[in-house]
Amino acid sequence: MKVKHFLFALIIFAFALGSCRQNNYKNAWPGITPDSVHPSPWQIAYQKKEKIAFVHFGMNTFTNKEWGTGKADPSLFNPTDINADQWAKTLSENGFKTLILTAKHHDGFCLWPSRYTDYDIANSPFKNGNGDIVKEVSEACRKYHIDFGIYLSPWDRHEKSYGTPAYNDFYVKQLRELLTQYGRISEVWFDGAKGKNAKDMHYDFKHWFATVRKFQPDALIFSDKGPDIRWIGNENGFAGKTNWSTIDRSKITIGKAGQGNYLNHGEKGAPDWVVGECDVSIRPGWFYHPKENDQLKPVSELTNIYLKSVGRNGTLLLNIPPDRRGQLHPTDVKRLNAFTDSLHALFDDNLADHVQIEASSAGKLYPAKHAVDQNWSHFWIAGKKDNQPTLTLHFDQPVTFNLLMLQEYIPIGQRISKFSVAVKKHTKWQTIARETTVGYKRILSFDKVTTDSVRLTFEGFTGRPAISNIGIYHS
Ligand code: FUL
Repeated sequence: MKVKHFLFALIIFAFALGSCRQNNYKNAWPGITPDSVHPSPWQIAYQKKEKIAFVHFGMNTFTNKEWGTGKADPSLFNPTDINADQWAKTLSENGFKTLILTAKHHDGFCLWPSRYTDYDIANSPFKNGNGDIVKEVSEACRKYHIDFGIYLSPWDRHEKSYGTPAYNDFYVKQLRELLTQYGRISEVWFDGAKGKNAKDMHYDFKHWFATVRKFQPDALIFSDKGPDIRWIGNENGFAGKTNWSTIDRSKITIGKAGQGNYLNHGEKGAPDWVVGECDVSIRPGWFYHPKENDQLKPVSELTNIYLKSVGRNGTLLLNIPPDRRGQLHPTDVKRLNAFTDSLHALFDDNLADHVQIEASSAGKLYPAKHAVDQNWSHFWIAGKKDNQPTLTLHFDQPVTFNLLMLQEYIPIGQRISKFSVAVKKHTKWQTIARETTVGYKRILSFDKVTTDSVRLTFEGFTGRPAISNIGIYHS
């Protein structure tokens, strides 16, 4: 009897806790009804990371290939001086919040000793077959306080069962090893790519995703269509100028060609919140090739990529591939440091910080000044009946700027579909930009202007616009 009572009380308690969590979300913003389609707390935390790193390392590093055949001899895999701490330290110092490692690329070679294949590190000369690079990297990430994510290629050119239903179980087994042996996993990357001549294979994504949820409920799942993070539709690191975090997942088939445009822009009013992630490599290839040592993207290009990924409501997933020693090449490290310096030079001095601001209307508890107090969780929201809300910033002295940053308060949904920016020239307002979406972060760059007043006008929105931050910068 006692046990029964206890169980009953436990169920009631769990139920109360569950509904209280939901109610908290509903009542989190008095006077505001969040959109029914909004991000999960995990998606918000993820988007706040802004920059995450991809690390392509594997057999291809040693065979000088981009897509391995799955036939290279394991004896070829032998990093001479691996230093995962150097990867994690460099990335963390440069503001990357997650490191996603290619635990297995298309060639099927595993960077951890897998019980389910011989095509792995255990059969290589590296540490006499006793190495585990997934372990080394996950530990280094913990040491330098960055999250760890895994890439486990669905397309496997080595595994014999590929092309038969048995492969789906094989994949789940490998996935389970990665999800259970290496501590917290923050993102799992399901790549839709496969060669034109690859065997037909129906991937059981449903089962695979459920496996992630089961063993790592906090991990975010990336694929062409999420469920949590979507591919942005190209490998240049560019999100669309118009970029909704909402899509209709039922319109997308993972791995199918021709969906890039839809993924690049998302869809206004669509039912699923799936943030866009912009992947791109610092080098021409994803893997390290000595001949590309002098072909790294210049800082100006990396900065441009940042503006077109993070600055367009996406996250930047930048790939930095370690060399054959098992270290990030000095040229890459130097370039990353210079990229970081460039971002500091652009964004450290916000001219809009606590500037005088007025709104055409504001919801009670959500005044205009919240948009310039540099506190992301404070926001301004337009009044209920305002059909063309404005925010006007007044500077004590004229300011010169060429970058403007806006952040929508996305926990209640993504709402802005059209806005413009105007500056006051003598007594007249002059429009300098007309744009569409904002989302988590939107950065606009334009020719330098000098003015003492800047006005934002929200001309199109699906719900009352809410702004949590405004930045004005001079580069
Ligand atoms: C693609 C793969 O085919 C590339 O090799 C690389 O891993 C890239 C990130 O995804 O689909």
